[in-house]
Amino acid sequence: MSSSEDRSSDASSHKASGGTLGRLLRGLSRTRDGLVEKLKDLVQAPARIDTDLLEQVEALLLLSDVGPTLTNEVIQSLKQNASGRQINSWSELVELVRTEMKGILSTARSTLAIRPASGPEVILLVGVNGGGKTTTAGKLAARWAREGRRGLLCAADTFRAAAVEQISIWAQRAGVGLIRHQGGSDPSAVVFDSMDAALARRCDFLIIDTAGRLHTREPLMQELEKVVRVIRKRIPQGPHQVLLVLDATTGQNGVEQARRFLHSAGVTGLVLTKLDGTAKGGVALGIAKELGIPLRWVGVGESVEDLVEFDPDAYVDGIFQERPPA
Ligand SMILES: Nc1nc2c(ncn2[C@@H]2O[C@H](COP(=O)(O)OP(=O)(O)OP(=O)(O)O)[C@@H](O)[C@H]2O)c(=O)[nH]1
Ligand SMILES: [Mg+2]
Repeated sequence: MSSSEDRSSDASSHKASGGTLGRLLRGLSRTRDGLVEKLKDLVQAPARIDTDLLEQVEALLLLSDVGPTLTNEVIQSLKQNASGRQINSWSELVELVRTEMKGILSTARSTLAIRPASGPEVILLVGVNGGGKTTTAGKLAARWAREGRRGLLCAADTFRAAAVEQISIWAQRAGVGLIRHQGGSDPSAVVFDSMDAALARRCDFLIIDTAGRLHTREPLMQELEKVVRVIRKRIPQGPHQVLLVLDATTGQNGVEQARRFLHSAGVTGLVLTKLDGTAKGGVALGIAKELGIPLRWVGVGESVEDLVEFDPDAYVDGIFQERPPA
């Protein structure tokens, strides 16, 4: 076990892991600082919630990268529920927006993945190039192995030789086995073998790392469809989770990406990576809302412990917190 894993013995619960949650919140600090300050400016005296005020709130949310879909829902909901209401200070406005946002986001996590009663839980990681699939595969494997689950990684990115090296380092770090083929082979073949191995070894989970692919490249998307078919030959209910890994700096094209991956691979959840480097988490939340795919995990760094289970309440509180934690 590496020293970075030793440091993360409490990372199974982000609430217990102040350091990791702290990084997530600091990642949001650019959004947060701007937003609360501007909301303060908006309500300097008692005011009434009217169209004019809501339009200004809308503009601020958009400027703060909350994302158009979520912003729109929050504003529509405030129009319905709070129009005409008297507010005495900016903090009442913040409270209203915060409550609406939490209510909206909590509906996006209602489709919790169900673990199979027996046999391995198969998790397929998909996404465009460089989003963080391999890193997330390693972090998830390490986390679940630490929880005492027996697991296996599958190197289904056969496109680049370096990719197999990269995942094998993660497998060692996580202390789980790896199924790999020679570079250049058919990804479906290694997936097929990994399914057999996971069943034979009575694994609790099998995490399949795939090559990055542009969602617009049809043959590559068909390759992914084939991978899913191969999984189902062995386990008809699989893959139990298909996680679309998105870089937090992804722009609005993230929605289109998600739609294509949803179509080809049946995405069940989102992973938002690199939130430690940007404040643009709002796009993923927009996707979660628009396509009904819940955000499951957030990557906040390159180390094994830098993966936080997404909690909508903590996220929204992070956005509206005035000062980063010390
Ligand atoms: N700061 C930061 N870096 C990350 C995070 N997740 C991944 N990375 C880095 O992003 C780069 C790409 O990550 P990979 O895991 O290789 O991405 P990938 O999706 O597997 O890439 P391809 O297989 O080439 O499509 C690496 O340098 C990672 O260390 C994160 O949450 N935060
Ligand atoms: Mg990779």
